Amino acid sequence: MKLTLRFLLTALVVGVTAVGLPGCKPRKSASTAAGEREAGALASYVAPGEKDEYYLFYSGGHSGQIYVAGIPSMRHISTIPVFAPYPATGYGFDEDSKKLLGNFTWGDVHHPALSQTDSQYDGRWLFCNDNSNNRVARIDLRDFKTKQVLGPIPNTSGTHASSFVTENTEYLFLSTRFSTPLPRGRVADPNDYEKEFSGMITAVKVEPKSGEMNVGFQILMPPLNFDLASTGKGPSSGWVFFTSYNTEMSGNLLEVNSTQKDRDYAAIINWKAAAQAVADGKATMMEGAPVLDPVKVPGILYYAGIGKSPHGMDTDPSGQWIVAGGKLQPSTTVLNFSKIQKAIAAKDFEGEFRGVPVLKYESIVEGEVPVGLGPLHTQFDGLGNAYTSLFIDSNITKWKLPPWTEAQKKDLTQVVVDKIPVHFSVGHLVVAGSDTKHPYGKWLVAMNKLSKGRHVVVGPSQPESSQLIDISGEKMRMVAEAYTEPEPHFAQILAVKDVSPIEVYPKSESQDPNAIWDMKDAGVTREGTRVTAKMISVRSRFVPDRIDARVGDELIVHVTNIEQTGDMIHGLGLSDHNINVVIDPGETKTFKVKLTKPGTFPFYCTNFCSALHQEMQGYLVVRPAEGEPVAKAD
Ligand code: CUK
Ligand code: CUA
Repeated sequence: MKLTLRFLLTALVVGVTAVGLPGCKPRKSASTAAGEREAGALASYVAPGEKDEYYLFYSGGHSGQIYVAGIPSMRHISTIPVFAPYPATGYGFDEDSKKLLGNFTWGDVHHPALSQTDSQYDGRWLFCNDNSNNRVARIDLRDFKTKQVLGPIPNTSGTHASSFVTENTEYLFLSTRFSTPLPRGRVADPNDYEKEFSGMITAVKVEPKSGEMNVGFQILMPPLNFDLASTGKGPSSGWVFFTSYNTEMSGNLLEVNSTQKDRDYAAIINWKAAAQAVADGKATMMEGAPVLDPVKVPGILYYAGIGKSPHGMDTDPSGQWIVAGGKLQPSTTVLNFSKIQKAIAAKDFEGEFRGVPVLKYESIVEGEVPVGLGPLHTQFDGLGNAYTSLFIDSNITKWKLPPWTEAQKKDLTQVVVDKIPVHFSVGHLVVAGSDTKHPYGKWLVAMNKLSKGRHVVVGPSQPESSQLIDISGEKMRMVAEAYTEPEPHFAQILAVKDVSPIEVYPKSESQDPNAIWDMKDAGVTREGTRVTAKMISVRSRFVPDRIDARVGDELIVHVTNIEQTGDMIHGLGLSDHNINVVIDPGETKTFKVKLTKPGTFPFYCTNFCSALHQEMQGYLVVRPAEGEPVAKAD
């Protein structure tokens, strides 16, 4: 039998899938299914030696990390450690990264956000939140490394709706998913939730040159569970939109108690007005942060009822349409920002909630689009199409954004264009560049919560699945499937051409006062009980390769990798002392260790660097403390 291209591709490309669940759809003919396999394989195949066109930055969920994959191959390329130690890159063992981790060894990353200039990705930074410990981090896309972890943020518990950047990365917005008694540390009974608990929205200021983050200001909020957000652009420039659940303000059994009402409040915030109010001295200091009370500063906050138990809140590329997904209703709600402005100007309110006006729903809503069951998140391709993930239906629905015809307005089923099943129970989805004013479009990645049955059995602890969908045509087309560890929520897609990372730290830029580049500067010095080693790592040795010390000493090692060649990475693992630092070419790392036991401890290079990598080793000789007898060999 002749080997066809189709056969070859099927054999070469692992994980390509084109057919839906058996029984869900009429069965496709064998030849159509095979044709789809072939097309999918060709679309996502990146041959050895070729490169992907896009980066996919996944949140790593409670792994605390960011995963980097390529599109269209969907291959995992690297992991950027952020909130958890990661021995593979030595993160969490040297002094700098230990400082970044603070007192935590985990985080819960939900929403990565690329920095923007004029509502477009500028390829400078990637921010991400830690939902568990109220922090936000900045990764520098020059070297794909975490450079700052801000937090725990004051007056805040559970920064879920974060981090969302404004048009020119002036601010990152974060909000509390969990309300707590304030000031923190105060004890109150969850039965008194409505009276005693508060939420908070935080604007983190980003220094435009360095990216340095600081708490800019906060807005005191009622105890709703703020869930997701998106920032405005174009006509909605200067605004930010949040969803919430638990309008019922219940402090227990949320599954039942927070789903009583048909609508929950979206918070519509004029952040430019809020920043001005802070500048005008209208904030009070709490835990060191300027906090605005929106009741006392009218015009910065409005509410609008959104059905029902909403989750995602996404602004389209034009900045005109804001789409909220109601987990418990079969439709998304499309808000019209022009109508919001009109309603505010005309005081077209349906009442107040806790002293803040509630905009009249009918006056600001463009329509409720019947997308299917369990709508969570919506993304946009910049061509007037929206894509909504449906958790319960396990599919993605493509629909047309307004403006709609009169006939469509009467029957919004007409704007639903296409549906595609995903496997299974999709959470977030990401369209390349959706949150910019000019999306790349072309690709959509569905991040599914359940992968059961889609991969070879790996025991009860299972990965998550992601599916790559081609959205360049009228109909969506399933192209490839990949797995990640738990647990991607949101992701960002950046064109490779829009970022220029380095592969080596240039010697000329080395700023570390403890860096050494010449072997003659290497050596060990003692000051009292402090022993300092200045060390060089280079193929295939450590200089010096012997450190002498005594029990009770503090050992400080500064190790510089003097290589200037890409991928010439050395590690330094020290036996028995829980140390593994990894030093990239041109980098200097510092680690400290208190020597508490005598012995002769090997250290060695943990990154396979050369033919004599195995020989790259040395000894730390720790003699008993002075005055103590030398232990007898029996
Ligand atoms: S959330 Cu996970 S699926 Cu934290 Cu953005 Cu919606
Ligand atoms: Cu250096 Cu292996």
